Amino acid sequence: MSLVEINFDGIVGPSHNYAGLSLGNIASASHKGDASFPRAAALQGIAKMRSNMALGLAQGFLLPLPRPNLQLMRDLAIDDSTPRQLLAAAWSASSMWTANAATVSPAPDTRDGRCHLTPANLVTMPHRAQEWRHTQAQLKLAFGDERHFTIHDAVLPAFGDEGAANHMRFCEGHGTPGVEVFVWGRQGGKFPARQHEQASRAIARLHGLDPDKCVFIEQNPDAIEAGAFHNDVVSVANERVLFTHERAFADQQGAYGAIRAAFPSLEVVEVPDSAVSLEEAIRTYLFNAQLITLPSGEMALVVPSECQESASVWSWCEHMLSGNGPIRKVIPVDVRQSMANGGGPACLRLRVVADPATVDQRFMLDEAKAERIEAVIAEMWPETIEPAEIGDDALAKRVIEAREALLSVLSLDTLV
Ligand code: SUG
Repeated sequence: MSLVEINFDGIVGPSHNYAGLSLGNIASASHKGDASFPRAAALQGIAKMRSNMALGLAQGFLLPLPRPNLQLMRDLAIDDSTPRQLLAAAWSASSMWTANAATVSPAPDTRDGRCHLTPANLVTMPHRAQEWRHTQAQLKLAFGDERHFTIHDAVLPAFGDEGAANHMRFCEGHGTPGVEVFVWGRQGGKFPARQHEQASRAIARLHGLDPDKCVFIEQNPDAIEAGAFHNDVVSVANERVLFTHERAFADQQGAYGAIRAAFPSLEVVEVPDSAVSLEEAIRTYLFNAQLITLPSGEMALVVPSECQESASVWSWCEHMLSGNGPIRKVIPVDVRQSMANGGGPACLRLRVVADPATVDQRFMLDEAKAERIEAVIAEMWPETIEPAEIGDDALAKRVIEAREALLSVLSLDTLV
C-alpha cells in the first residue's frame, strides 16, 4: 500500500455563471451580473490539473453535478413568480469547488484503518445545500472499495458543514498518522459563519479519530467579516507546515499552541497584517493556494495569478523565497473564472490521501484523458452565459447535453 495525496479537482460545469448567490463572498457579490465564460473556466481548471500532474503529483477529478437541477425546481415549485436567485440556485455550477465536497480523514488517522469521507451539507447557502446527495453518489463510485473507504451521510442540517475548506491536517508525511484541525465560526457577525463547531466535532467522532489528535479552533470573526467565508481563504496546511495570515484565528497564539501540543513539529509560516492586509489576502487569495510536497521533498505553493499582480503579496512571496523557510517555490496559475466567484486553486480541489490503485480509475487523470475531457469542453461547453439567459430552455438543453457528453466519454453515464 503506498499512500499518497491525490487532488480531486472539480471540473467546472457548463452552467458556470455569476448570479451573486453567496452572501459574505466578496468576489461572488462583486461579479454579480457579469457575463461568465464556462468553456474558458473549465479549460483553466484542466490546465491547472495538467500543471500539477507535470510537477509529479497524483491527480483525480470529480464531475459537474446535474444542472439545472430539475428536482430542486420541482421541490421549490419554481415558476415565473419565483425570485431569480432561486432559479439561479438550480443552475449553479458551485460543485466545482470540491474543497467543499467533503471532509476527508485518511486511513492512518482513523480507528478502523479506512479513509473516511463525510459529504458537506453546505446548508448555509441554498444554492450549495442541493449538492451533497449527488456528491455522495460520486464519492461512492470513486471510493467504492469498502476495504479502504467509508462514505458517511452529511451531518444533520442543524449544524452547517463546509467540508475540507474548514479542515487541516498535519503529519510528518501524508501516509503517516496525522493531527486533524477543525476550524469553526461563531454566528452573529455581519456575514454568516458557515462552519458550526458541532458539525466539526460530529465528523471527528464519526471518522473514529483519536481525540488527542484532534484540535478545534475558532476562526477570527474579523476574517469572516472581511470576506473569509472559509478558513482556507486565510490559511493552508501541508505536512508539518501551517501557512497562515496573522489574523486567521480568534486566538492566534492559542491556536498555534493547541496545534503544537498535539503536533510538536509544527512549523508556522505567518504573514503579518503589516506586510499583506487581511483585505489584500482575501482579494488575491494568497492563502487559497495548494501547498504541495513535490517529489523532491520540497514544498511549493500554487497560487492564483492575481497574487503576482499585487505589489504587497508578490513582494512578500519574494521575501519568503529569499529566506530559508520550508516553502521553496511559488507557482502562479490562471483560474480567473473561478476566482471571480470566490474560488481559488485550493477551493477547486479535494485532497484524499490514498493508494491511487484503490480508487475507481475512471476518476483518475492522465494526459490522454485530459485531452479527451478538453475536447468535449471545447466542443460542448457554452462559450459565454449572460445572467438573463439563466432559465432559458435552449440553454438548459445545451448544458444538460454537454454534461452527458462528458460522462459518456469517461464511461460514467451511470451518474446521470
Ligand atoms: O461557496 N462560491 C463558492 C466559493 C467556494 C470557495 N470554496 C472554498 N473557499 N473552499 C461559495 O461561496 C458563488 C456562486 C454564485 O454567486 O453564483 C459560490 O458559490
